[in-house]
Amino acid sequence: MIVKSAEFICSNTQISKLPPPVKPEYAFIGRSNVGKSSLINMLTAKKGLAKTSQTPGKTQLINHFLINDNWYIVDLPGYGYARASKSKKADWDKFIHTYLDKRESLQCVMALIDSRLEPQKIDLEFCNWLGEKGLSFVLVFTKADKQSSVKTDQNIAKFKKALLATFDEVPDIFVTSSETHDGRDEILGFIGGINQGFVVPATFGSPLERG
Ligand SMILES: Nc1nc2c(ncn2[C@@H]2O[C@H](COP(=O)(O)OP(=O)(O)O)[C@@H](O)[C@H]2O)c(=O)[nH]1
Ligand SMILES: [Mg+2]
Repeated sequence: MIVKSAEFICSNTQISKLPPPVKPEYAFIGRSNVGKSSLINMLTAKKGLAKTSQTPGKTQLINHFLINDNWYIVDLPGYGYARASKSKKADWDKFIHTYLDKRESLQCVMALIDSRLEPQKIDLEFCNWLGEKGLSFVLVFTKADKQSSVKTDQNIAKFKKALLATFDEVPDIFVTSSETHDGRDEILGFIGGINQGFVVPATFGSPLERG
């Protein structure tokens, strides 16, 4: 897929104000500092699209970016910010879980994992929650340029093994770097493939499309 255009559409604190679910969308999520903004900028080839390294733990927003006028990247607030209060964490859970669970046009959750780290409890818990909800997701390992590919492979193997404690099979895996652009073609190709099969949810299509 060639990215011809990428534009910021809206930031939301309320699920009720999201754009109508008439285009396929992909939610990018992971721990604060995992490299989510950098990855979104790398995929869209727009440096300032998603802001990198903002102070974490600030306002929790769901950001929609429209790509090629036909699909959305959704930038979700990072989880696991150590200094967030308990009530803030609970708010995050509720907000994000409601979005992920209810969004009709959500095609796949892109779960970002820092490739430098051994499996983290919070990432595994999030994957398990996605599995329990029956949401389709893939693993996107970030920052692969930061260590040898041997080390990256070791961490991925450990993560897979940890997931197999609760899953029958592991989801698709992408290895990425926003520095070298590794993984870009693979992720865009994956998304392009799903987009081709997207059907507008019946209640939102035009009368003609509804038949
Ligand atoms: N070397 C390297 N650094 C990265 C990569 N992705 C993100 N970073 C750095 O990691 C930090 C956090 O990245 P950011 O995209 O803001 O993470 P976010 O909090 O998940 O949105 C920044 O200093 C980035 O420059 C990567 O693929 N390679
Ligand atoms: Mg960010």
